[in-house]
Formats: sequence, structure tokens, C-alpha cells
Amino acid sequence: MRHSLLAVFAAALFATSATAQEVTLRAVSSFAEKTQFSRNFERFIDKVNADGKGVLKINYIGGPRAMPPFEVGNAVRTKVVDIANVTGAFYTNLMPEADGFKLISKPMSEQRKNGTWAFINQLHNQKLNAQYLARQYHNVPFHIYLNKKMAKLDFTGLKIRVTPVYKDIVQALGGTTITTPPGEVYTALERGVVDGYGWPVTGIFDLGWDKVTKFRLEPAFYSVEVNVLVNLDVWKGLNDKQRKVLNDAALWLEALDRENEAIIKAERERQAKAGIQAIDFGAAESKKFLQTANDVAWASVIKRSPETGARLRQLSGN
Ligand code: 173
Repeated sequence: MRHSLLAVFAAALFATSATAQEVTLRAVSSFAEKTQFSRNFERFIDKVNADGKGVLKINYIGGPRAMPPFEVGNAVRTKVVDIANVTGAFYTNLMPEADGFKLISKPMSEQRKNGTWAFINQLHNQKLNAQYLARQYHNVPFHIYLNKKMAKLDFTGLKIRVTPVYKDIVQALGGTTITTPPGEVYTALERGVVDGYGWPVTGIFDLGWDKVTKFRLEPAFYSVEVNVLVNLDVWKGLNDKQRKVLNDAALWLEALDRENEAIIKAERERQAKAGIQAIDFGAAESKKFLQTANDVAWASVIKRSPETGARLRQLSGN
């Protein structure tokens, strides 16, 4: 497995310099191929390859079968890959502030105008040796899914699969957390290693999790962020025409977020049809939950990154 992988990357390296004018970028996604949070990135690749004919091409190596999700950020930093589709939650080891991106839910059109994009791009330049090309899914929230019914909004006695996205709120409400990449969620549920998991409102059918999920806890919280990152040396080595192909496709990709409202509505209906019941403790409890979720997440970000975390909070308006 390791050897064949190395061969793929080595072959791709040679391909980069194959033609004088056209540049080929090697891409990976931190989510499984053809699933919810890879799909738009794959559309982006198709668009780049159509619009960039003779100028720039993306060679999609694949998802977690090609590279473990929690290694993707570092692979961009070290130029093991040139471009990647990855959530900040998977590279908080390199950039603690990335845990705060889930708290920024303004549309990207606004973030590009009010300095948020520029600030986050600077963080990526400095800490990840990367260009922050695009952010997707600002209007898709997360949930905690459960297999045990709760009597009140309290995770005491429950083991919940998390990433950094959900860790603080689950612990704040008494739960035990187990961090895993998405590829291990099904087995953990099936074997009863966990009683529930954090995940966005969309995408649970992709890997068959509906078969091992009984409840969806309300309310929805935070904001999904899946970013397209380009290694900074690669970015600087591109000419204006090549960068324009990527930048134009990035804006197009961000605008796909307009589709999310309808996708979320359909997904909630599909969950109901699959027998997944909503657990809802009402408006007052939900409000308290959202306040706690917001407070513990900012406290955690600002504790680890006092200055940059505070600046992020200011830009977020939350
Ligand atoms: O739950 C996760 O793996 C996670 O953190 C995430 C982040 C963005 C989109 C989907 C999942």
C-alpha cells in the first residue's frame, strides 16, 4: 500500500514537468471520493480542467484511500501534494486558530470584502505554507447524532466520536470524546465503541451511517468549513494566467453554497424517512446549548492563540 502510494506520487512528480506551458497540480481530498464534502471540489477540478486547457490541469489522486485525512494539511505544507480539499479541523495541530473557522458563518463574498479572507490567508501563508484559495459550506451546520435517547441536554456517561469541531462542547456537557477520522465512524458505531458522533447535517448516508444512527440532536450549531489550499511555493510559481484559472474557479466554487439550503432540506427529510428521530428539548434549552457551544469554542481558540484568536473573533462578529 505504502509503496504503491509512493509510486503514484513519484509518477505525478515527473508529470508536473512534462509540458513546458501547461502545469499539472496533484490534488487530494480529506473526504472520501464522490461523497458530500468532496463533491464540489471534484466539480471545481472538472471546471479547472475545462477552463484551463493548455494552461493548468489538476490531477486528482483521490481521498482518504490515497492519504489519511489528518495528514492532508501537512502534505500541502511540505508539497507532497500541490492542492487539497481539507477542513481546518484536520490541521489544528499546525494551526490552532483553524478551530475557530467553524465560528465564522458569513458568506465568502462578505469575508472577502471585510478582511476575513485576507487574515485567514495570512495565517495559511505563515503556518501552512499555503494559499487559502477557497472556503466552502459556510451555511451548513453540524449536529450530534446519537444512538441513546437523552433525558436532558447532557452527555454524561456517553462516548461521542469527535474531531476538534465538537470536542469542547461535548466535554463541556459531560461527555467522553474519542477522536477519529470519518472513515472509522461506521465501525465505531457498529461495535458500540461510541454512542454517537458529530457530523454536519448533510452527508451521513454516503458511508451508510444511517444504518447505525437512531437520533439527531437539535439544535444545529457552528458552520462547516472545507477549504481548498494550494502549496504556497507552487502558488508563487504559477503565472498570472494560471492563477486566474484557479481564482475564477475558486469564486465559482464558493458560490455553489447557494445550493446548500435545498440540499439540507432534502437531507433532513431523508433522515426522517430513514427513521432517524430528532431529539429537541425546546427553544430555551437550544438557546443555552448554542451559547455554551459558542463560548467554549472561542475560549479554547483564544486560550491557544490569544492574539490571532481574538482578531478572528472580532472579524466573525460572534
Ligand atoms: O466530523 C468531522 O470529521 C469534521 O470535523 C468535519 C468537518 C467538515 C465537514 C465534515 C466533517
